Amino acid sequence: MSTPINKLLLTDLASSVNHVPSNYIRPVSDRPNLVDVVHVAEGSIPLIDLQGLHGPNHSDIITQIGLACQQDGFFQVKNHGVPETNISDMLRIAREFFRLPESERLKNYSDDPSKTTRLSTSFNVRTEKVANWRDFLRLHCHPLQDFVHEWPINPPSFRKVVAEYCTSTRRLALRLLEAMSESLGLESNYIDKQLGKHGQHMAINYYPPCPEPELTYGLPGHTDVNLITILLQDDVPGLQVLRNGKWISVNPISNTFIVNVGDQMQVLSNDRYKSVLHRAVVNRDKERISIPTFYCPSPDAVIGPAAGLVDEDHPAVYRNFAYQEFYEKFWNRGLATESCFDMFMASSTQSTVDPVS
Ligand SMILES: O=C(O)CCC(=O)C(=O)O
Repeated sequence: MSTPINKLLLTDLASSVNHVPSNYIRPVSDRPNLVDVVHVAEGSIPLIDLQGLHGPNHSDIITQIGLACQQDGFFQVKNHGVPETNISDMLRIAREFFRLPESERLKNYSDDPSKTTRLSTSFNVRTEKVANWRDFLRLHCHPLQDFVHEWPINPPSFRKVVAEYCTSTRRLALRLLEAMSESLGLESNYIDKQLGKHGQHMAINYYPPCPEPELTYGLPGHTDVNLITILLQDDVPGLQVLRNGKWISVNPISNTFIVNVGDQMQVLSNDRYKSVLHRAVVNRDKERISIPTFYCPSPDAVIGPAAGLVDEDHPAVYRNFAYQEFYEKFWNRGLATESCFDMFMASSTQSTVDPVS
């Protein structure tokens, strides 16, 4: 079957191909190597029960979070306070959105990463050489009233459902940031205070079934640019996390979230916490939906290692920078390199901003 070339979105191309089109095929040295992936029935990453975080289990939960951030960079949470109906409604509306007719979906299309609401494909089609087997709707969500009017109006309940979901996940993010501050030995509101007006973005990732999943990625190995990510995935496996040089598959557990340390948390913690490489692989028979909430500083916030975590034995690993600078570098490199820390090392450039206290 010949490949239709005039489709902007993968969703409208994937069902008509028997083979992965050449622009999605990775070089042999950069393929998922699915046979080498480690599948652990349970416990691929720590599962932390947040019940009693503000009660009797406080110090135990803080210790668990701190250990997970140091050792794995990833953990799962249950009893997280986000109502199950918010979760199921969010997954339902995401599915409904990607099933809308092409002409309806395309109303939201843009390949400009600076747009605050946009439907797009792959990662950054303007800069990348090989495409990824993914479409995504990306939304800025905080402050809600600044962005909600830009969001899709179809399906008709989209804005209501997504706004409720964003509000609940923001509450969870703030609780986690407090806990992480404490786990680093900082004041519980330390991180909150570093984030300026705060930012919250969200992606709704749609990975169509793929005829040759061994040749391509949904997303290749990368770290997240933001502070922490709270990921919701449907029941189709696809997320893999790098541990000791091996890719570990993270099996979905319903009504839990996966939380990971992002690049800004690594910087702020002066390398105590690790922003770990992860990737999404695709499935031959099944579509997959994942919904990361990216909690971040506002663009003008100055990020750098916390003064309380810098001393003679632990010199500042990174220079201070405005979050906007890091964010732009992240999008412009098109996932061609796995992270962009090298441009922000304390030794690489003279700091242009005062130390963060
Ligand atoms: O689909 C997933 O499980 C991972 C998504 C992800 O890493 C991302 O959107 O940055």
